[in-house]
Amino acid sequence: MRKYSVAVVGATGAVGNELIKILEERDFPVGKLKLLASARSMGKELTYKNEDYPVEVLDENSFEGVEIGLFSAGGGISERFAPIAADAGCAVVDNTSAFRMDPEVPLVVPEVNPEAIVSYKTKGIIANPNCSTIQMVVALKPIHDAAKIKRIVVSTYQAVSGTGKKAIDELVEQTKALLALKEPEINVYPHRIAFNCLPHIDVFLENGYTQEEMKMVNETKKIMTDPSIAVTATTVRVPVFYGHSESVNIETERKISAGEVKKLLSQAPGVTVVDNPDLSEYPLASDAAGKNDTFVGRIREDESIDNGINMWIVSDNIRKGAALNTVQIAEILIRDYLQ
Ligand code: NAP
Ligand code: 3JN
Repeated sequence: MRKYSVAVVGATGAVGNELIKILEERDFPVGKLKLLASARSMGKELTYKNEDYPVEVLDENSFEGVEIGLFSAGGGISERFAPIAADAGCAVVDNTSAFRMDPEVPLVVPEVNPEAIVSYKTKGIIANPNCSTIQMVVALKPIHDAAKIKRIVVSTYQAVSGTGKKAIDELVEQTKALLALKEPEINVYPHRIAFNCLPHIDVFLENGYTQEEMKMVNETKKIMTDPSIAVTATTVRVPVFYGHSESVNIETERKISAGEVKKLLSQAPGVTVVDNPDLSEYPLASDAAGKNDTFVGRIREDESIDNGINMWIVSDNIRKGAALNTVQIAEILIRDYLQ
């Protein structure tokens, strides 16, 4: 089988580490592997398939001979280096928000709109959506196809790993400090995250929403190729390490019963329905962490309106929300476009 020269940009980060793990787990046909990060990581090594690879410092010449670039080093790095990589003939799958709303860049969730990848050649870049958007659209696309979703109201409960390695450490340190009756240090978020909930993810915008909330609104419309879907979001950081949870309310054009939704979702790719209230069984971040699927439960009719459904959607934000979705896109690239 043909193998591909692959670069992971941001290899030392929370998402980068998971990318390397998933390339290995899924036996992606990696020929040469280049692990790129900042000058801070000079001298570090990372392991792939029991072999140590040096971390190299990202620069303009990093992409010579590289066929696939998996980027997760922040929007600024992608803005600067993704076009350089694409010009060098490298197909870029970008995990940042830098190109998501660019009309010439496909925004792809393989279970939802794999066909969109066809337009990637215009810029040589495919964008990976925000983690909170990905798990929501994986669960909602089959319902949209069956009953046409008119409106989505979502509230998220997002794990600290979404902010990267430093936030994981901060939750550990603050929890330890508080349990030892010491004053916790606050460095990453504007407030203490341990034993708290912060209704603030990314920056506040002029309309009073946060950037994370508007990412969910705009990305959902683009991925579902339906600007008419009304979406409103409240995104909240909670003291959980891995796994984003979402309370989602939808209103559909056609009436759909909770039973029909359960049936549809139990056949949907990438979805596992966990919904046995009698046994206290529903999706939990602690169960979803380390898994690939999006878990859906608490599926019930919204009795306050004619055609409404409520549900609870949980997924590992670093896997399906970031690294896994990126590798799934790369798998489609090599299957259909880069033979
Ligand atoms: P992280 O743990 O803080 O890691 C950041 C990574 O970027 C590290 O490898 C870091 O290298 C590298 N980096 C930073 N500045 C760099 C530079 N100037 N040149 C080269 N590499 C540089 O963060 P993370 O959680 O992995 O997230 C990284 C990015 O992925 C985020 O900023 C975001 O854009 C994207 N992301 C997307 C989603 C999603 O929803 N799809 C979720 C999470 C993250 P050093 O170790 O050398 O500093
Ligand atoms: O906070 C989360 O749970 C997800 C964070 C995602 C993120 C963090 C920093 C920068 C993003 C993203 O993917 O939208 C970005 C960004 O690229 O804008």
